[in-house]
Parts: sequence; structure tokens; C-alpha cells
Amino acid sequence: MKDAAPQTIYLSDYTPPAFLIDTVHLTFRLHPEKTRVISRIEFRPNPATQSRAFFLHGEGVTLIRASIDGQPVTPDMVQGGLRCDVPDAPFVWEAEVEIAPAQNTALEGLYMSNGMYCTQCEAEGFRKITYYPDRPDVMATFTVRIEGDMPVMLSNGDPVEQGGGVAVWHDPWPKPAYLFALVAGDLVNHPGAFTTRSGREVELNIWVRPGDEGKCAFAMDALKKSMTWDEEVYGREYDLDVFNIVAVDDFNMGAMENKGLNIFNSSCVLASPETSTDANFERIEAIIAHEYFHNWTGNRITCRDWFQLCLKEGLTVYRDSQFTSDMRSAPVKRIGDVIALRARQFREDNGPLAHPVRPESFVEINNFYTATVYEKGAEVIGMLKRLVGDEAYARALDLYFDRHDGQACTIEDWLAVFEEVTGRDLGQFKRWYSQVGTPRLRVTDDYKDGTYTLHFEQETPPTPGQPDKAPQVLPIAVGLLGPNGDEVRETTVLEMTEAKQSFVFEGLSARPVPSILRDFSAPVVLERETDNAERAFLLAHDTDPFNKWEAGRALAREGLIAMILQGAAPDAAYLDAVQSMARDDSLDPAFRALALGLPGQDDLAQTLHDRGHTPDPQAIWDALETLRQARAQHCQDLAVRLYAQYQVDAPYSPDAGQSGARALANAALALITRTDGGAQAQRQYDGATNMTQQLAALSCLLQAGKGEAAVAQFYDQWRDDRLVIDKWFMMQIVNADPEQAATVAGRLTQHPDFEMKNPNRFRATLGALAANPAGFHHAGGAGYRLLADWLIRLDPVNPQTTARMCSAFETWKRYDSSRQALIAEQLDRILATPDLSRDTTEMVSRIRG
Ligand code: 0A1
Ligand code: ZN
Repeated sequence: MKDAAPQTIYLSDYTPPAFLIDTVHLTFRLHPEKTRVISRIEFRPNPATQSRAFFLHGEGVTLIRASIDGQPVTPDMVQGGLRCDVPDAPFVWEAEVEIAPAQNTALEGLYMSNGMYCTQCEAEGFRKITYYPDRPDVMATFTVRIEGDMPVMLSNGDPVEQGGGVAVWHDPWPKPAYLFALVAGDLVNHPGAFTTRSGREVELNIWVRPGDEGKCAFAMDALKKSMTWDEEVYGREYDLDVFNIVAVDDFNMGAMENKGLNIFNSSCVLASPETSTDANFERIEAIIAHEYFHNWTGNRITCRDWFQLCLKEGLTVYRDSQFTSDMRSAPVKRIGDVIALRARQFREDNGPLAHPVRPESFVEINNFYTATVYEKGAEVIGMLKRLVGDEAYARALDLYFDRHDGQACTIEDWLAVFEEVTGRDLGQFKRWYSQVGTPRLRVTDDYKDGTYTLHFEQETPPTPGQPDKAPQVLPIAVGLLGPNGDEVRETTVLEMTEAKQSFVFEGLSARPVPSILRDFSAPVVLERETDNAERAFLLAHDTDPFNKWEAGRALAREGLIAMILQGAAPDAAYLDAVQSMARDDSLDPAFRALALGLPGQDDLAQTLHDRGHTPDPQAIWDALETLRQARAQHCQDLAVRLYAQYQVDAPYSPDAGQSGARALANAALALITRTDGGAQAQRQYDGATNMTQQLAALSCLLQAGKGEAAVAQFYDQWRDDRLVIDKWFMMQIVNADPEQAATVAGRLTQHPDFEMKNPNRFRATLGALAANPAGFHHAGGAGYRLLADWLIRLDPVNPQTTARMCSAFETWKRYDSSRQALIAEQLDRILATPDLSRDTTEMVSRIRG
């Protein structure tokens, strides 16, 4: 059936399901072109509603037969599914359908990746497997029988029967269809075991393609750490006898929390020192934790409807960030999270794709797995915890798990447990879920006779569809420093609820220097008229590591803005301050490496736009280059010292200590490369014993224009490792000079190893182009054309990845009229493509505005 005009779905239209399900039995007869799926589903009328309309979702499935209580029926086939007359009493629905997993390039539903069957059902993929009420508030227990000739055949829950071409799995925990999973293939496992604190023996397996079994140990260790952490910190235990993880090469996202059978993009699970960077290891640890934590926040307690996505995602991101903070360095994790939040979520808030943490409407839900739902959703949880305190947070979570286990819930349910535990009215706090945009927080201060007053003013700029905003609850963590740099007031959390509000500190002997928004206590843009002397003072003295870093970042940013707008020279105050900070061996090397980072090109473009200027991507790039060069000269001796001092002699470990040392040594190498023309980078490249060293050296060589030999060598060395070759594609494009970037990317799309159908490879190539802003936005528009060409080609193959990658264009309104015209032309060209998917149509229409 041909798609009708795409429909907008509204939160306000929610109605409960007419029928509930007790049990589901599925039989899969696997075949690449014609898999049969036989379903037997026990329905009963939902006592909570009068409606008895029976509708089952189904897309791209061929119905072979259907029956109700054993009597054949002929349902009405309608747009997106089927309808049927059914009894007003419990009944058994049976159906047989046929699907073609080998033809499924969208990677949603049941598909094949390298000869292996696998599934992706979130958000609405189960309807591509069989007819079903594919909505998260219909929860059922599943028994799955898989018939096929694959050596390993897995589904959710615990195994019941295995062998002779059959595997039967039973999941005793009621779940929505989006958590269903099936995997079948020639897989090998890396086994493990875990005993829960109440004594359940859990078999752990990481299933991979033969040859990859040596890259699973780190993920297995991360899984065990996650299981222990969730017991210790949230009191949550695992609840099945088996926990399986499978690595899949073709996957649209990072990973998926299917009950008892997590499916991972292989890039988010496979790791070895030779093939993975420290950053890869850290990310794998975090994603393993994230998916594992979903077992309670997502699976045992799920979402009533997809508008509530942040209920599971915001909370689970928050939990995985707590985990990483506990396993590694909390300040370093916080700084990294804020860099990512500003780069992705603030950017989203500032453009045409802005939406609330809990959206109120969508056309295609897959387009709402966004930084706003995930990362801002996590910030909202962090603010709530800061406001109510750790102890009340723990009690509220206990109540949430007790009360809602086995349910499909809403944000109202979530906030209600906090209201009950604390007695607070969270009505105003709830605006964080509905109001769009990043609040601006303006600060002024005055001091008189020992009394210091901070005056705050908050304002959220208008966003599409939301012209007027009400004040939000802002937890503002503040500390005060005395003139000699000592802390005269420890961190206190001010609770701002009004549009304008002042807070008074008494008994001070001199005018203090305020350290505001410590630990980035609220996701806002802080605006304060200050000067570089104060920033340098905070960089030197602030006891809050986040604000210490932030002061350095502000110094760098203001210097860069002056260079861009006024043609100023690199700021000496910044160069001195960053040098003293980098030299300070009492500071964590990982922190120093972060503090040596500079604001990104996109960050600077946004800042310029916020201040009423039209950003010029080339001017931004030039300023960054000039500053990097000046810094390299200014810190020449220090860089050599740091590089030598932070070499790691011990056998490789991806732990925080070693990876921090490598990060600092590699930051020093980047400085050295600008004064020695790449000699040291070449030595590091030639002698590298791990991927962190090898890739950092390659990046330095490419930036120095000396990468040719290394690029060729790298390919020869790694041509058989898909994940490493992704890095090879990406490095060449991200590090290309602006005028070369589109050409390099275009050339690489013609490389025999470029595979459009593999999302990782597509992102490593076209995503990398968008990650080189001066290159992507280079005058003439070659970057825009190249990306649009490939999005148009990918759309019929994989709409989901196409739609996600359209966000490369979301900032287009910031730029000059000629760039805007060039981008508009490409957006219109995409929109005019016949049969454009619903996913991409929605994204491009929203971006085009
Ligand atoms: N729930 C997963 C991410 C995920 C979301 C959507 C997907 O397909 C549309 C796939 C995976 C997580 O948060 O990890
Ligand atoms: Zn998640």
C-alpha cells in the first residue's frame, strides 16, 4: 500500500489501547527472502477504556492467513495496518506473515547484516515483523521459537530449548514490542558470569563474528562493573539468568537495550588497544552501562507513548554519566558532557529543529532521538537532584521503582514521586519539559560594606511556535573567592524561580570574585560583563574544576572573537594563563588536556551569531589556526617537556590515569607539530603501539600537510578491519584544509571501500565532511552539493540515517545570504526528490522552515 500524506501525531491525542495482551507466541521460520512469522497473541479488552476498535500495526509484511479463536478471518487492510471485528471478550489472534529480511536495507525490523539475522524494533520497527499493536503501553510476555540453520539463534529472556535447528526463548517480564529482539547467525561468544547480590547466577555472553572474539574483554568488564554499580548505587539487580550482547556491523544507532539481548553497533562494543582509541574505550564503557541501566529505566518501567521518550532516555543518560563519573574523573566527565551539550543540544535549540524535552507532536518518531531528549533530558534530572538533594533523590527513585515496576509511565508519574517524597510543588519545574530553548542568564553584582549581591535575570528567546516563555526554576551553584584567591564562600545552590531575582551574601571583608554556575548546574547561557583579568583569576584560583576550565575557555573564546571581528592579535593574557595552567603538575593531566582544547568552529559561529554578527566559517578557521600557531610558539619548551613527561611506559590500559597522560602528551604533540613541521608526529606514528598514539600522530601529520605516506601505510595496515578503516575515512576529511574537504570527501565516496549501506561508513565519510565546518561551508557550496547528492541516494535505502544526517544543514540561517541561497537550493532539491521518505521529508521541511 502506498503511503498517504504523512500524519502528525499529537501528545494531546493519546488514548489508551482498546485491547491488552497477556502472552505472545512467535515462531520464526528464517529465510533471507521469505521468512515466515507465525504469531499467536492472547488479547483481552482493556477495562480502562470503552473503545473496542481492533487495529494492528503492520508495514511491509504480507499477510498469509489470520484467525480469531481458530476461525479464519479476513481483516480490512488499511493504511499502516489492519482492522478486524473481534469479540468483546478475551480471544486468541493467530496470523502468519511473510517478510524479506535480506531486502531490508533500512535496518529497522528484521534485517540481515553480513549474513546474520538481527532486529531493531525501537521505536516502531516491530510492525515490520508482524501485525501487532506496536505501541509501548501494550506490554506482554513473549515466547519465541526460531527455526533455521544458523548455529546461534537468540531472543529475549532465558533459553528454553536449543538444538536441531530450533531455539526457543521465553521472557517472563512483560514488555512492549519495541524491546523485542532476535539474532541468528554464525557467531562466537566471549563468555562471562555475574552473581547478583541476592545470589542469582547470571550467564553473560558477548556474541561477535568469528575473528572478533579477542575484542570483547573490555566490554565484558564494563558490563560487570555496570551490574555492580546499579546494585550499589540504585539498588537494582538483574532479573534473568542470561544477559546477551550482540555486535552488529550494520546498525543505525549506537546500541539498543532489548530485554536480555542488547544489540550493539560493533563500533560501540569491540575494542583492543591496537584498534581503538582511549576515547573509544571510554565510549564503549558508557554505552554498555547505558544499555544495561535501561533494564530498569526503560524496560521494567517503560514509556506510555513516544512523547515520554525522555522518561527513559534522560534518566538513563543521567545514570550512565554518574557511572562514568564514578569510574573515572567526575570533573573531566562533566566538562566533556558540557562541551557535547553545547555543540549538539544548544545548537539544536538555536535552530529550526528546536523542540521540547518532551515533544508535543511528531511525524516520524525516529527523528526525535535527539540531543534535546537525551542530553537536555539528562540535565533536567541533574537539576532535579541538585534541587531536592541526594537523599531525597534516592528516596524518590526507590518509590519510582516500587510504584511503577511493570508499567508504562509518563513524566507526570516521574515528577509525582518527587513531589510526594519532598512535599515540593514541581509545577514550575515541569516547564523544563515543555518550554523550548536555552535560557539566557544575565548576571550583575554589587558590593557595599561587606554585603555582596548577585542580580540575576533569566530570559528564554522565542523559538518556532513558542514566542513567549515563562521563568524556569534554575539551580545556580555559586561560590565566592577572595582577592587573594581563597574561597570565602563554599558552593551554595541558589534557587532562582523569578524572571529577576537577587541573592545577598553578607559579612565579606572585600569585594569577592564570583564563581557562578559551578559544575554547570543548569543548562543555560551565562551572560556576565567581565574582563580577561577576572577570567584569568578564576582559571588560576577557582576550586570548582568546571568553572576553572570554563574561565580558560571564555578567555580563549573572547580572544578568538576579537581576532575574527577586529583582526586582533592572539591574546597575551590567554597565552600566559593557558601556559601556567598546562605547566601545573598538580592538576590532572586529563583536565589539562581539556583546558588546552579550543572552542570549536561551530561554537564560535553560534557565539558570533548570538552577538548579532554573521559568522564567516573561513575567518573562524583562520583565527583558530593563527591562535594555535601562536600558542605553539609561546609554549614551545613546555610542549617538549610535557610530551616527554607524559609518555606512558606501562603496558596499555584504557584507564583514566593512562588515558589522561596520553591525552596531554598528544595535546603537546599537536603543539610540537606546529614548530617542528611534523618530525615528532612522524616518529610517534612510526613507533605507535596503540591506536590512541597512531591516530593522534596521523591527525597531526594530516594537519601539517605531511600525511600522505602515513595515510597509505594506515590503509595497508588496517584494510581488513572495518572499524579502523572508518577512522581512516574520517581522519582524511576532518583534517582536510577547508578548500580541499569536499574534494577529499568526494574522492573517498568513490573508494572501493566506501559502502553507502553501512551507516558507520556513511557517517565516517559524509558525516566527517559536516564535522569540518570551514570545509563544509566553503564558499561555492561544493560541500553542500556533495552531502545533498548522497542524502538523496541514501534516502530510499536507509531513511533513518539519511534523516539524522540532514541536521548538518540545521544552522543554515546563521550564514550569509549567498551560503543561505546555496543551502536552500540543496534543501529544495532534496525535498523535490520523488518518493522521499517520511523521515527525510519531515527533517528537511522543518529545517527549510
Ligand atoms: N534506545 C536506544 C537507542 C536507539 C534508539 C532508536 C533506535 O532506532 C530508531 C535504535 C536505538 C538507546 O538509547 O540506547
Ligand atoms: Zn537509551
